[in-house]
Amino acid sequence: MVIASGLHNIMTAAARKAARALNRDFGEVENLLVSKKGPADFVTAADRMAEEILVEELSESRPGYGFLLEEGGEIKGTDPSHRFIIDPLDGTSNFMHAIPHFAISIALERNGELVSGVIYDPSRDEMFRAEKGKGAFLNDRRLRVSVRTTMETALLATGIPFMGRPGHAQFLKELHKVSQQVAGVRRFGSAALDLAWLAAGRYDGYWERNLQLWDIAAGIVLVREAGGTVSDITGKKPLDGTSILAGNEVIYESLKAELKQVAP
Ligand code: 2AM
Ligand code: CA
Repeated sequence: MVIASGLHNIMTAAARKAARALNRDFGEVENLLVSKKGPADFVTAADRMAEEILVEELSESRPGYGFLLEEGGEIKGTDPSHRFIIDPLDGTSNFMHAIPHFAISIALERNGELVSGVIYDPSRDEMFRAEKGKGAFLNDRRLRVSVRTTMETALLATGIPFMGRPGHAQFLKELHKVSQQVAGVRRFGSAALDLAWLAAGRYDGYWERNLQLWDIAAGIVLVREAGGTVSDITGKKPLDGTSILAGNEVIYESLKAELKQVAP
């Protein structure tokens, strides 16, 4: 049994509470799929409700901490050194289509550094968590990134740009290049879970462009604490979501080299 810190107990309890609301709403989405109106407005409301629950729970235990929220934007706290970075529903498109692959993502930033991350997958009841210097866990099991070191054996995750977003041609170049080298490429639609699954050794590498900090903040802590490497695609710029590249140390380097050959 692994004892979680007070902070993690607070973050995981908040995630579980928001997940109960999301699970109820997921059941309703399954009904709405066959209705004329469709589930879009309902899902937006579910997303907001989950975020409200998270903010309420976390503020109660850590009054003064600030927030960066997918839905609500920036909320300044009285304590300028701490802020929670939250995506209440990562994988919204999946949720809207009643595909059970979505997550709640909560990170804590202290003095500008990501120090803690929790990603909860309600459909599988998988709680991923990591704290700087204290390792990464899935439920009570310690996580390590995979030991696969050749591109031929590597399974990668990525994201495909969607309607209205830039970078479709660039993505196709990257996919064309990379998919010839590896065992497989997956696109499951939740950046938070892509990073959590990489930390768990399920994927060996991951890259994506045009994300936001809340999509990746908790996942960054998980990957690092599981012994993986994570940076932007070039390995040089700050990790704000503009692009992300992650992997076990070896696949990270191989993937970076491949992507460099088709750099914009
Ligand atoms: P979201 O579900 O919170 O929106 C998938 O490639 C990643 O892109 C997800 O983490 C997803 O986060 C994000 N994303 C943002 N807007 C999206 C959209 N309109 N369609 C699909 N994914 C989107
Ligand atoms: Ca997201």
